[in-house]
Amino acid sequence: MKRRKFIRNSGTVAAGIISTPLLASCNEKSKTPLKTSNTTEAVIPIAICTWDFGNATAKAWEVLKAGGNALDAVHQGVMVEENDLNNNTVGNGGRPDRDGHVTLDACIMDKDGNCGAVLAMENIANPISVARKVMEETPHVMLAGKGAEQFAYEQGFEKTDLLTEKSKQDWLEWKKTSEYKPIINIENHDTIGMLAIDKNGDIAGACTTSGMAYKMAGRVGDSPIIGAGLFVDNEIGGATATGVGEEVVRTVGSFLIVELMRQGKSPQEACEEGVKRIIAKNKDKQDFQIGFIAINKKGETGGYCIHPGFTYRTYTENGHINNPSESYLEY
Ligand code: SD4
Repeated sequence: MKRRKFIRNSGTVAAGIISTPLLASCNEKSKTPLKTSNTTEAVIPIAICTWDFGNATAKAWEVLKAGGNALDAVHQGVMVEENDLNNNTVGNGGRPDRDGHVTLDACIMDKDGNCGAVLAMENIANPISVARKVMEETPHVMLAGKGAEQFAYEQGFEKTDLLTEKSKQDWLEWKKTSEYKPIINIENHDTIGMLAIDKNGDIAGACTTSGMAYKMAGRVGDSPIIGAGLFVDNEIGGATATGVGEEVVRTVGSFLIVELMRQGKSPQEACEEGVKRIIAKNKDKQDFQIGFIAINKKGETGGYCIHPGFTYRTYTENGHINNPSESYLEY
């Protein structure tokens, strides 16, 4: 496996874009020590998600264990994070854009290739539920902005102020020094992407985020884009991403990983290739994080990232594990 030493881009550091260690999950409650696991073990049912969102995988597992389907498992699983006000990268309590508006992105995909997404939607606490309604109640795949919000009200969702006092104070603090540059350090990148296989062997996925903190108004990343932030093919497997969405969009990352698995790669090999495609497009600039996770039809899993620090959760009958991901860079 080819690796390179990480050399920080001094210009970027000086601009304050990377100021703290490239690590983290903001769901302190669910943090547990990392355990090494055999990530290629084939087991179903299974739920897997980006980062240490143990409460979310626990919820998904509850659904799967009760015989529920993969779609309900990922939907209910990621909602745990959307509802967690202490998680300021997903759902209610998410960090705002640079103008102080919390805008949420989410998508969901089922075993039949049906999918739904909402982009840059304000005032609705559970974008994943609206994405599911887009999938199930409309002839469309994506609704954006005001249209998504209007559709949510029509579906009975309540208007909610998503900017918590804490997020507001952080944003005001950021405004003092930031010069309105979007922050790309990893503590602002804790999107939850989740994949599950149910007892019937069917696969579904969901991805939800408040996106890049202090982003430009209207900016949308990879997370609600089917093929980029999430992709599921029930014959092959699924993949989902976290990190700087622009780079994942440029390589259609999750679709790529599923296609690589179709060609015979393991989930681990496919995630590694996905990251390497991104690296190849950014030879001079690697000061950003991307993490991919993937699962194949058998229930084998994989994860890979650019910078050390990314982890992913798996929940099966064999246990609930926070897996350290291998990284392209070492330091
Ligand atoms: C985005 N991919 O909006 C998201 C951010 C993210 O963990 O993954 N955060 O670009």
